[in-house]
Amino acid sequence: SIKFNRYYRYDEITHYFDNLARKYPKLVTVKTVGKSFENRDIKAITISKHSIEPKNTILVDAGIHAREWIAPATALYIVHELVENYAKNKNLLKNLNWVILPVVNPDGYEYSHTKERFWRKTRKPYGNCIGTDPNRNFDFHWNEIGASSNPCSETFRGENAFSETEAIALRDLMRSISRDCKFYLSLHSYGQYMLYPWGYTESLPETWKEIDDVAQSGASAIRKASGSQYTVGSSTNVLYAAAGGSDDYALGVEEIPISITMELPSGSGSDLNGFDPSPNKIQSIVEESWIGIKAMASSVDEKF
Ligand code: 0X9
Ligand code: ZN
Repeated sequence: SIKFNRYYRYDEITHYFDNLARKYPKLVTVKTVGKSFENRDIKAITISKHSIEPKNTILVDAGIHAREWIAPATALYIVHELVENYAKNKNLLKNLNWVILPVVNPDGYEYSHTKERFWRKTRKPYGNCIGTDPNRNFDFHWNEIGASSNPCSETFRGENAFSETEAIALRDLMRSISRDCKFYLSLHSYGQYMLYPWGYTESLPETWKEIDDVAQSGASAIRKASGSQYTVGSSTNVLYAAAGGSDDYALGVEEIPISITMELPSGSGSDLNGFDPSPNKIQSIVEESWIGIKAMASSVDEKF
């Protein structure tokens, strides 16, 4: 069984998934949802207990931003708990299917392991600079605010909406499950925030109360368990305005009713080191995060 005492390379993550699919064929399916610019397979795992009743789906992604390594680690922990600790967590699979995409941006993730630890973007070149911020590349109020037209910027929005194959892969996955998907959770770091739409405007979605309720349930479960405090609110109001994010797109276009970006803890680092919790912090961060994620999943399960 997988350990949470170090960060895994992209190949190790996909091999872990392929092994789970072999070992638990009734519970696990792995599929390639797209290709990265450098031609890596972008893989998602579906965890679903067979039944005749249709079920609601939860979509979790991580690794939109390359350097935020604790996010893919948390996505792997979710998979580990649901599959390898199935007996303990089977209540979370009774009415729910889970789809987990642990590394949306594998080229950037690998680059942050091999060349530049704090790389954020994808790896497709635009002139002399490399990479688009995938979380500015989604086609909903694209480029309106908090995004750059300069390819050398860390928040470059791409040459047009969905110019990046990694954002397309996530969009297509969302679209393929959007009828049943009630909850989209995007894992990022850092800062301990539960963020929800909108990121493109300070006004709130009509349904903000329902989303806030789910986000608050996650934050309070974590506070009770470990004392860690999360700030809950809309991206624009509690963090900053930035358009073209996957969370806004999930709600605004795919109409997934609960869309939340969870900014995980820094493991007490500050500045760029906040993106690099030391390996001995991984276990406690993923455990407390899982407590919050379970609470949000249960809250969604009660609502729909
Ligand atoms: O700026 C981002 O993309 C996210 N923060 S991070 O430090 N992980 O880069 C926040 C995204 C919040 N959602 C939207 N602005 N739509
Ligand atoms: Zn991020």
